[in-house]
Amino acid sequence: MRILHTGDLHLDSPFSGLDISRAEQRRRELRDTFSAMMRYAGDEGMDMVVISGDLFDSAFVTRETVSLLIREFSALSCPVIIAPGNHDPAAEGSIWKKTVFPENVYIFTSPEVEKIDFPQLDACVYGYGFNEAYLSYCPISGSVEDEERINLLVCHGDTASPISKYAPLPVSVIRSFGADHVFLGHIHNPEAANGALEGYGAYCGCPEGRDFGETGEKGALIVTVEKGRAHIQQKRFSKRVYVAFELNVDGAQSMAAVSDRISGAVLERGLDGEHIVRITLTGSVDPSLVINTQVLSENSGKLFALEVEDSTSPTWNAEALLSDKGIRGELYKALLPGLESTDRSERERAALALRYSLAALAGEDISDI
Ligand SMILES: [Mn+2]
Repeated sequence: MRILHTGDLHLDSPFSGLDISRAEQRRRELRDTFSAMMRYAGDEGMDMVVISGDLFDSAFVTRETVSLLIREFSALSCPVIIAPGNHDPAAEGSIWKKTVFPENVYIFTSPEVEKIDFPQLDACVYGYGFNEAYLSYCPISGSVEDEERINLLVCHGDTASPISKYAPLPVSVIRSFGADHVFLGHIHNPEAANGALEGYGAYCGCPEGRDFGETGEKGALIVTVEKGRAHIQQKRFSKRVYVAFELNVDGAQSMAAVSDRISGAVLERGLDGEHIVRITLTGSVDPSLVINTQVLSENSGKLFALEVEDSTSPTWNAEALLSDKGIRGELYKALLPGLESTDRSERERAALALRYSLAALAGEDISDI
């Protein structure tokens, strides 16, 4: 059996880290990614599609999204198995309860484990669904009914924390359930969790990053299951990739210099319109330099979006300031312990105080610092 496993799509997410038009574009792209996965499953003749929860970001699902789901699911000839998660529980009045889905769609709407039989595939699919935002116990117990069949288990839950409010799933319970493969949803960056699952199952992760907590290429899993074993292959579907890195701008004396360093780093890393980038500036810069992160962020060039954060310290070539016998020198000496503090927020506070003060003393407009 070949199965396309996805989940944690969070369709209709707000993408609040982006401006209005880019956020709208990302919502559209997320729907496109969903369509691309369903079409791939159809074109490749997959035996099943599994969606392990959080297909929607919240109970507020657009009509456009619902009609897209119905269209894509009905174009598939294989079964589609859905186990609602904590973001899209099968509560009364939810999409899962009030929408009529095509006949090939099977939805686990109970927090108790249920079984769906697919005699033509010689397979049983077990699963449960969230019916409210929290599920503070492990819904899985016991083991499969017929060990001769191919047994699959679909669940949204947390194998990483035994005290999770989102269906804590101890690996030992999953193991003793005896499924040939477990299709998990909930953990969006699943590398560590999947490593701990010892081959009993896998989280699919999210197919598109939605913020800088979800960096790198994303996609779906293509799972080939035989009795007693499963082979997993990752396939990229994400249209955009979130990238975050630090950039040392030691010695920068002007905004133009900082901007050049950013362009250089973007070029060097081969980043383009596919990328949503966060650059954290570090290092030591001229004390009189005022870094306007908003201006730098707006100058995103070829990138889909750029976000610049300033974590520099105004300590470059500070000898001149230290030897200043006037108020500038005194100011610098007073702020120096903060500028050299091991505490990052303390350093940032002192750096901001110095920049404000130097700019004010130079008669500059400090309103845009
Ligand atoms: Mn999720």
